[in-house]
Amino acid sequence: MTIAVPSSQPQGPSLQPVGWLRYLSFSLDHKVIGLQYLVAGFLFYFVGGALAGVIRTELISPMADLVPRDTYNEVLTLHGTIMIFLWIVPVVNGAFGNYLIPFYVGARDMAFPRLNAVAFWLIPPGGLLLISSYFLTGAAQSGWTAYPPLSITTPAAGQVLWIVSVLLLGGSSIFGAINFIATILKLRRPGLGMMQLPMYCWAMLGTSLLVLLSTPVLAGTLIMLSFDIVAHTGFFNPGEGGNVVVYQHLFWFYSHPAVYIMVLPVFGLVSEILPVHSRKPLFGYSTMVYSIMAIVFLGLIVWAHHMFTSGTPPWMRLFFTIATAFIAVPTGIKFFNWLATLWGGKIALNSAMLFSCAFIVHFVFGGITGVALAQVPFDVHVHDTYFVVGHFHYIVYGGSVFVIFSAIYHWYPKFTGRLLNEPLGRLHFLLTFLGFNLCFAPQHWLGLNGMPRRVAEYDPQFTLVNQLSSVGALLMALSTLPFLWNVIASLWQGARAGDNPWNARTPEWLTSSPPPVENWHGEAPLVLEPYGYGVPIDQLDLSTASGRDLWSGGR
Ligand code: HEM
Ligand SMILES: [Cu+2]
Repeated sequence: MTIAVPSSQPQGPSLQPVGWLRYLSFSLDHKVIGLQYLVAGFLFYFVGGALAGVIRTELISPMADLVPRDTYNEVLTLHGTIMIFLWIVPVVNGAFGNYLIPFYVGARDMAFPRLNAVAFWLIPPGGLLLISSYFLTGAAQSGWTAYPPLSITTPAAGQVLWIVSVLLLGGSSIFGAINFIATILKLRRPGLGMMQLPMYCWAMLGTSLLVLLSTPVLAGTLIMLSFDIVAHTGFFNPGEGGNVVVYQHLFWFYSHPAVYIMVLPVFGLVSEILPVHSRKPLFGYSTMVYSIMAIVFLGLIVWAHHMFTSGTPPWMRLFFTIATAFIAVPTGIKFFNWLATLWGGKIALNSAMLFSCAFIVHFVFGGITGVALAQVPFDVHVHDTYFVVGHFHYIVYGGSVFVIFSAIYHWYPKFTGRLLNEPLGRLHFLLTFLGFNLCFAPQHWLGLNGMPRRVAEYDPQFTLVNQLSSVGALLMALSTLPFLWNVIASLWQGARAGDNPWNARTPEWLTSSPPPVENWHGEAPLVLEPYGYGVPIDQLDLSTASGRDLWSGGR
């Protein structure tokens, strides 16, 4: 007697919801989780943007005449906290990390899918708690840095809710980092070496190390701060014998690395986007990897450059200035690598490229003002002025947010199977580019001339320049309209993209668009040269190649 064995086990009904409902579910699919992070991040971005609108409207005139001063402080605190913890960190790490990394390592999902879903689902409660604190008790008023004694002396309820919500978001970030490290190190497809991974994997490996080393320090610090507020312990309260400068050290031990948690992943995304649209291999792959790791190390030992006016002793100022200046070296290497990738390439100047190229320009400018700020005599002059606001917005907006937009133009066809509309994309770019520079470039001048940050009122001599800055903010707000219209309408009306509209080589493009559950119908492809565009340098005929051929990888 023979028994017929079915060639494949019939699949029982999946417990996971299908259709659009899965985006509201505890889905374990890394692609669903990635898009959950992306959409949730954008919703919070619009709240944070509306708050920025309140700030810039208040600052049109020198008097505090739009909202009461306390409300201004709440708005400022919510704006900063939302933009950092609910928009940039979750999107550049959670959204793109979850969507791309399993593809890049040739895996069907992340190493710990349930932990992954938990990490995402900590975000909505954290965010809603933060925002609702404004309506429930009044929001925190001490800025995103929550420095004591201010955070101990402003109304306690809002500050405690702020701490709880940042703890939830920090927990989410730590769970995500554990997952990224495990996936990159342990789930790589057999035969795929570390030095063959797309650069975004290295960027996320470095970022996740920073998250694991520094976020727990923030969590511990905020728990101590909450004890000071609720139980009147005296860790940071000078009235109880505590020390406020200790708080600053602990806070910046997390928060300088935090700037790299917001920008290293972006370095990775740009390194994926530039080669595809300039049809060139990524220049200097291994120097890029070493630079990322150098930035991780240096990023951990420069925190006190935020504290030059807090009574730091001279030796400490010297050490932190020098260490900070060193960061310019690996950062410069990456900058020249991107330029060399573009050099001599067949550049398609589409919306994705426009946003990425603008990132390079803004990032250099923000990096230069950063090195300037690390010089004590200069920093003492502009600390806590609008110069600092200008500096970090060039990095976080001109850098990170521009690359988020670039990445959406690049990967939207992968997410949806449709292309975004190019003319609308260029209009979006133009408005954002003009609005952003008009909003933030003048702030350097304001700071150099002494306008303090975080205050609703200012000297009337600064009125005109503040008004210019507010017009820039208005342009930025308008620029989201063509973007939103494009993203929503293209879901139905966008031209069909096909599976690989950019003829890209990285593995996420070597499957259908959008990809199936578990990423590939058959076996995962083994991509050893994710940037294999043009003629590989070792196949060039050296007797006939020009210097330019060698320089441009033979294109
Ligand atoms: C890589 C991305 C970067 C990001 C996301 C970033 C972000 C920030 C932020 C958010 C602040 C303000 C902190 C606050 O609220 O007080 C800041 C201040 C500062 N940044 Fe950066 N930054 C970056 C790069 C750099 C670089 C490359 C340097 C130096 C080489 C630098 C040096 C400084 C200094 C010295 C301050 C303190 C200014 C002061 O408060 O007096 N930054 N940065
Ligand atoms: Cu810093």
